[in-house]
Amino acid sequence: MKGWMSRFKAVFALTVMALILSGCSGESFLSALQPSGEGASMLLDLMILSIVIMLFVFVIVMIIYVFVIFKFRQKKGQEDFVPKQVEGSRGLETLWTVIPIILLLILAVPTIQYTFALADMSPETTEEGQEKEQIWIDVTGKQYWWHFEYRDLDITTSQEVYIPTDRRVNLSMISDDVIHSFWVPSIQGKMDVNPTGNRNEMYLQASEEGVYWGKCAELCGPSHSLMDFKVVAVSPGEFEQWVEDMQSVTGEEEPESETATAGQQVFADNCMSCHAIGASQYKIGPNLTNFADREKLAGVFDFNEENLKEWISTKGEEMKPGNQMMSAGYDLNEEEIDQVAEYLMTLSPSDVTPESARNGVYEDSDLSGLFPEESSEDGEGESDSEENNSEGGEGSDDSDSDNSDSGSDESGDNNSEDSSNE
Ligand code: HEC
Ligand SMILES: [Cu+2]
Repeated sequence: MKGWMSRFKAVFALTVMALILSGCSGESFLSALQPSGEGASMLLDLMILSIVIMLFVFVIVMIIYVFVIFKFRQKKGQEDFVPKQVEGSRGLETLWTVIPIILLLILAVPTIQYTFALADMSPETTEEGQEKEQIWIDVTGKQYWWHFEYRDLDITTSQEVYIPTDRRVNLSMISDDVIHSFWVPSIQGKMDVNPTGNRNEMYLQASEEGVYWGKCAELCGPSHSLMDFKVVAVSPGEFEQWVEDMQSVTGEEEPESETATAGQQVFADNCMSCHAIGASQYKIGPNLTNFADREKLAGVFDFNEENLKEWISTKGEEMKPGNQMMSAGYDLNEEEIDQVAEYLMTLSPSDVTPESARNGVYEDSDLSGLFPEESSEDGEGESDSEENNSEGGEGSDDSDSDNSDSGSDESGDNNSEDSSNE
């Protein structure tokens, strides 16, 4: 009877555990088990492969185990029977050495392959074998937020990083203080950022538009668990639009309302020692160029004016304990806080926002508008953007005709040789 009870308890405990674990696949924007990018898909493949191998071993061992229990049970009338004593069996020893080796090889081959694939930062190529331009973002981890500078594009942002879908975006990452770890579970694996001067590189690639949640995955201080960020993956056309909108911000824009204009002055007097608006390498505090387009305040809090005012008046002391804004020296009265909050709420340079990533509108583009080198070949300085665009068009026409000229497999070879010579 007692045996029956304990067996029942064990089964019950297992069932509860299975139920809890089955809830763990989580939300699609924050789950390594629901990948939306190249990197995360590869990692999930490896997880599944290793689980399959483990299950295989488990099942085989269990079958043998149960078989042996019944087969070699002590039988009635054989209480004194001593079975034949066997020591060492060459056949068996070989078998259970070779099988694990084979299993480990099955796991090792794709693991090594993927390790190299994930570390490959070379340019992607078009179907014709031409190298695509790369987008590089310099990422800095700070207690307790992330800073993003788009190389060559002259854009800076913080907390929420925008990327185009279906395109690799390369990150070059470093820390300004302690070790952090950059992790967007549904897009890519983790990568540590170190304060010691070496930059770690990793690419992000999202195959679907969306807002993906990122986490700091290395304990870095009292507000480590609040060090969230977002990857906003928008269609290539929308990304191009976003870049243009962000580039147009100088920080000198005059807000429409009087309160906000007063707030701009409060901001200039009290906040600009740490915060910048417009492209800037300044990163004592988050860059606020598109602050009002953020989905979250300071990475984690609901974005609304109430939270914003609380953040400004308390310097985030209780919201994000230990955050570096607590050392700000300003002392504002309620009116000034209202004014500066209203001003910050006007910082919305683009219609491309996290909302756009979710609304399903897809604008295609080859992103050629982002890379001025192409148009600067004939760059007469005065040509305006429309002309640049048409030059870009000519450029792509050229490459089309190149391909139709040769129209054979050779064209791919020629192209890749050309680009490697460059
Ligand atoms: C001593 C430097 C410093 C000063 C001065 C300062 N801040 Fe900050 N601020 C920071 C830092 C650092 C953070 C990031 C805190 C975190 O998330 O860990 C921050 C975060 C913020 C955020 C959230 C940003 C986001 O991207 O969501 C807002 C809003 C903000 N500050 C407003 C202000 C305003 C308004 C003032 C002036 C009245 C001001 N700050 C003055 C350092 C400063
Ligand atoms: Cu961290």
